[in-house]
Amino acid sequence: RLDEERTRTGLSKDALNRAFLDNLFYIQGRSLEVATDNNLYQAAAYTVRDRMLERWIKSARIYKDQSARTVCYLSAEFLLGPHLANNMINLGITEVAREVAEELGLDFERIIESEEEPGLGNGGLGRLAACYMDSLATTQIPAIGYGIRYEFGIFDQVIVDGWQVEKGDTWLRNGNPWEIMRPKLAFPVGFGGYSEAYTDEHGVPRQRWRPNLVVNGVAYDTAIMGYGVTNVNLLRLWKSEAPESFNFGAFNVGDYYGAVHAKIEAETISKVLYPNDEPVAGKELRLKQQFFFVSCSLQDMIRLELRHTGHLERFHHKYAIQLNDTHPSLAVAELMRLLLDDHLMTWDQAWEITRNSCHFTNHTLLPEALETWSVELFECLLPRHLEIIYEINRRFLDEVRVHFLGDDERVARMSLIDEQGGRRVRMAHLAAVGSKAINGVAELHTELLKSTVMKDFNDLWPERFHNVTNGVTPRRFIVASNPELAALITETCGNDRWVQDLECLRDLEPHAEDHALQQRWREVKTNAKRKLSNWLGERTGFAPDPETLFDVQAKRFHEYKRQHLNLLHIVWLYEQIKQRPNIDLTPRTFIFGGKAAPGYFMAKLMIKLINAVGEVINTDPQVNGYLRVLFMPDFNVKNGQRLYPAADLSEQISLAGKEASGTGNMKFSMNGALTIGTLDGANIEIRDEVGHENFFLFGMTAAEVQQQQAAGYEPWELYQRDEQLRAAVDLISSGLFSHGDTELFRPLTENLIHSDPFMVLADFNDYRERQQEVDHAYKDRHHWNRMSILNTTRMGKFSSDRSIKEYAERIWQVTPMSADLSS
Ligand code: 26R
Repeated sequence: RLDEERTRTGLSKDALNRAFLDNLFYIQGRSLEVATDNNLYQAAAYTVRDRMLERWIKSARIYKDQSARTVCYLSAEFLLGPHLANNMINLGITEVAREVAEELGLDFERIIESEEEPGLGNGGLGRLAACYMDSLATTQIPAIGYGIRYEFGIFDQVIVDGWQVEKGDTWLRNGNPWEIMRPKLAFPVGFGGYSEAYTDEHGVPRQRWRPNLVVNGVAYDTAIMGYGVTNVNLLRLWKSEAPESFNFGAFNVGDYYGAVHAKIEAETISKVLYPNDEPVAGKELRLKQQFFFVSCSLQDMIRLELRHTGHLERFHHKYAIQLNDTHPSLAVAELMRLLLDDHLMTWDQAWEITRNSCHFTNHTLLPEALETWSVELFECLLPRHLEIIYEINRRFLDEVRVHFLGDDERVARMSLIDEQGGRRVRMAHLAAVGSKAINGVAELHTELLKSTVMKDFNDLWPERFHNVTNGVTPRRFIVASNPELAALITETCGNDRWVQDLECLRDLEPHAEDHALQQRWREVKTNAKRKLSNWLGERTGFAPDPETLFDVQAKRFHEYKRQHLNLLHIVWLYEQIKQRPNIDLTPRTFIFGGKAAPGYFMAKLMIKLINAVGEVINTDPQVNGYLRVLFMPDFNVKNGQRLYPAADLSEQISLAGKEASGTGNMKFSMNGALTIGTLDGANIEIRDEVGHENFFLFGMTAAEVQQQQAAGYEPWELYQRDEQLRAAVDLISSGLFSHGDTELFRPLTENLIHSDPFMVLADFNDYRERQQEVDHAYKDRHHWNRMSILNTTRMGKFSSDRSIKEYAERIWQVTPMSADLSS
């Protein structure tokens, strides 16, 4: 028994060694000699998970005993990335585990590499949720992440003939050692049917929902370990299933195929993650997904509270619900329904609880991403919720009328229902009305939120608005992805406190002038570039020269992010070199990565153009000393971790006012890349932190963008007037990059010349000039290294630990709670 315990929990080399072989044999059914990479990875994963379990149970008990307020982070996406390396880091066993592997003659890195990442998110919003889970545990805040266990996450991207092709993501095919299925932890979720009036036993008139379809949400739990603490939090993802009773019922009446069909229907709900940037309209399944996970999560919270106290009166003191964008905003209506209909509260009581439980984060101002659902669809799928929303709206609009006497237009603008052209429910309004706090994700974004999209709400409730600038976890984005840099930082600082308190990086600053450190800093960067180069060589057949400047743009493809501005500059450079073969340029490798939504034609065309330009440039011996263009296929968390350490220059070139925050910008800068960027999102705050002299700024401000657009922006005139610009655009139109086909890229060039909604042409010249400065700056190695070091040392603010502490203090009013095992 004692031995058993040590095998499962011990952190010594012996215990790990024994546990690993044990798991390999008893869970994988393999001996070392015949084990596959996946067998080895699974055995390692179980070994690590075993060590988290006891801490997990202990944390849950301590949280419960202390009646802590628990943060419930509701998010349709959690873009976690691989677990193994991070869990070892957070447990503090990376080095011992490496020794165990080496003694067994195994390749440690290869085992880590074998993990298939759970890509349960699209991009920024989903990855932020994952960083926040890491920071919640690390800062010792009791928290549960609630979401959907998609069977297929974000598609895998392959490039065929330069085009993006989507492949299904089968991340579960080898099993998922991190999750624990809880078959008994399941909740019914209704759809359709009608709302029925009845009188309860006290003679009170009430409503209840009679859905015509019920599915079951089953919990799948994953432990989230904090760094340097024994706190372990919970990520609970829901899988949809048909309730068993339903099947038997159908069997009894003999409708076998009907029963099978119903089962498939029910399982469809958690089948696949929707790519964003797809038209939202008519996506009934998406609304079903949202309601499904919101309902399961709220029922789970209510179950926990009832088990603990036997009543729900203090629910809002015990739970702080954070709505990650509008996707979970149905929580406002569903919590009201559960409290009113199931727990028989009065409206005022239920509303008091709801309004003090929920908090809402907005992540984008782009009009096409502001969710609305047709009243018709709502009525069909969630009739009782529509009733509740109408009642919330009735009371809310009365408040608006009193506050803004006679302002009928404002009432129409603020209504939860958009009455113009087919009535629609505005989910952002529902979230705002039902929340205690509303926040944007960077200072500029919050200001724009308050002055544009949510201006009316800010006029009414200014005290509800907050800014919490995003952050990223240094555990994943420095320690795990850039171990050499981490080691150098720790050595120079004399300790590794910075991993838990990123502001400690400031201790490095006095050394920024030190030539010996600069030298080693550069070696670390060059090693990372070499590693990336080898990997790219194997994958794409081309290994770039690590001595060239690595200029990287990695993010989802979208016109507002302006990958085509980057491209236009590359094409312009190409022409320059062709015209002046003796030109003195810093040799550069341009690297792109990112996925386009499957239905977003223009974004896919941008990917094709990058590959087409690469094909021409990379095979032109005349420019090869200077210029290479590469596309890294399938940019995801894992591949991102290869990219960030290797970048010299980070491209953050969105049109000012469009990128809510950005988080890739932070990951690059932390790893010592310099940024060329606009005054958009968190770029502004990054520049203020790292120092204006260590940042390549270009482009219009958000205010200038607004002015120009109001004055009537004419890209055609710019194109006519600016020779350089015209040359670049014309080279694309000429068919040079499309084997003479002048049609292929026409939609892109025509769009730029005649409409250019994201003002690529307007910022082109300034961008070009700043790129020239980059070119010169890179030649002065000392100066560049110094700037690189300062970028890293001044990134303390952008740890997600800081963001979480702000949420905890200003929004959730929760305090850290140690889950120390010895307590
Ligand atoms: C409604 C639907 C089609 C939809 C659109 C867009 C669903 C999801 C999205 C994703 C958006 C909301 C997103 O990922 N936003 C990003 O959030 C990051 C984290 O806050 C920011 O850093 C980033 O700037 C922002 O684009």
